[in-house]
Amino acid sequence: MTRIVAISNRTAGEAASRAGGLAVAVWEALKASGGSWIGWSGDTVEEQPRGATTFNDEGVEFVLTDLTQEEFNGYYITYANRNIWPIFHYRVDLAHFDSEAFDAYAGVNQRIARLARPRIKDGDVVWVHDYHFLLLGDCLRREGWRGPIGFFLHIPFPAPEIFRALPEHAQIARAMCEYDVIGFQTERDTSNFIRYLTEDHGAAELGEGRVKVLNRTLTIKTYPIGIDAEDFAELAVSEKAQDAATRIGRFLGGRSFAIGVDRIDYSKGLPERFEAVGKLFDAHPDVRGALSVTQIAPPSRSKVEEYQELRLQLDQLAGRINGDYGDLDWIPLRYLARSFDRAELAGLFRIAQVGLVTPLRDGMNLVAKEFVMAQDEADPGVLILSEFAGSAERLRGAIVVNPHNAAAVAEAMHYALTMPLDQRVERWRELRETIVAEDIDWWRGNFLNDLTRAPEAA
Ligand code: ADQ
Repeated sequence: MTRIVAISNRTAGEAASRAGGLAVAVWEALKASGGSWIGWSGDTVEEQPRGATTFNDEGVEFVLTDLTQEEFNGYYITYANRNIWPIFHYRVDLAHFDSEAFDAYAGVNQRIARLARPRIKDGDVVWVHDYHFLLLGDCLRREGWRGPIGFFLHIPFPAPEIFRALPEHAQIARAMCEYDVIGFQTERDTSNFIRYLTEDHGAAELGEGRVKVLNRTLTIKTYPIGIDAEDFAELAVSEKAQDAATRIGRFLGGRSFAIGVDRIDYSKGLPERFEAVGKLFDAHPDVRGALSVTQIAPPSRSKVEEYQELRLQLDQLAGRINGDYGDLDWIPLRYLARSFDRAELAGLFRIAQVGLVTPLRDGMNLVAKEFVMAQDEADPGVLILSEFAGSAERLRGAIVVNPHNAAAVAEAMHYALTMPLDQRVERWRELRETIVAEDIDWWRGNFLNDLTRAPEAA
């Protein structure tokens, strides 16, 4: 079996952090094939570290390096999270262009490549993840590695007109062409990237995902990420899940329940979602007092200013809606700014009548898939899904909405709450079938299959 060297900003070095879909997928792949997982330790230090912390777990070697405070500010905070993240999520207005930060970003990519190079052996494949490491393939080539390197982008790839707003777009794209396989979440992302390469770098499509560009031939394809579907369905009936459901049941007191679960991020459309909830209570007096909405949104990247502002905005909006509509024994919209155990989330999803997944942009959105897998076939809840979430490309059984249109989202919620059982079951079955067929093993297998065949294809 081909050994894998995985590189991502955060790894699953601690067993506790292996709970999420991606961490589990990469971990399973590494355990099966053997290999290394290289990334940031999560700590910052004064002076650039010479080495890295390494340890072995079940035959997988973890190689973690600290970042200097300067690297953290330039590479992580400014370039990755205040340039690439907003632009790739179509928010050019939120980008903080900064060429020094790009230098720090390129510097960390090169330093990680240098750290990785001695760990890569002939016959290995290298699998790089996400927007922190767009340049890493090129950096590894500079370190002399000629073997297969794959890259998977977890977030959207924007339309070329938006990507070009990034001053370093040409440099980034040229570096990306050093990868052998580039994977995107949706057909829309893949075609955006290919259109950009065609218009700006003279790329030609050869068929079956093969693209000739800048004197190289690479595979550029769509690999929609999935979840460990069966596992999540089991989690939803676990004791811990049932306990969580019982506890929230006490609070609901027989009312209907709608749930949203997101990291706090402007891409997730939370203020727009809160507005829609307000509109629902405005337009439909029948649901006043009869529905409670709970939004779970733990803070993320709290050092980024935009996130602090968003938190304030959400506190105000929730306060206003509860002030306007709430009653002595009813809180219309609950907002819990903390993280929950996966089993607890699964239990909450299971008893919800409505799942609200309404990002303004999202690479895939795994919460949509988790919500579906947690449902009870005998009485499934309804998924309301933004047309701008990558998952909407494949999840036909959802009610697909434009998250900017608060009135339409409110109507979709009302429609979901009043939908007859047979229609709910039909929609749910269709959703479940896709999610089970396109699960995390399917995703990983497809990607690694193309990556291990990359040398033949070339
Ligand atoms: P995220 O932006 O983090 O991921 P998402 O795909 O929804 O978005 O994954 C979040 C994960 O964290 C889910 O498994 C969810 O259950 C969990 N989670 C969220 N809030 C939580 C909470 N309060 N407590 C505990 N767990 C919570 C990025 C991209 C996505 C892409 C994924 C995977 O932005 O578009 O789908 O990577 O590729």
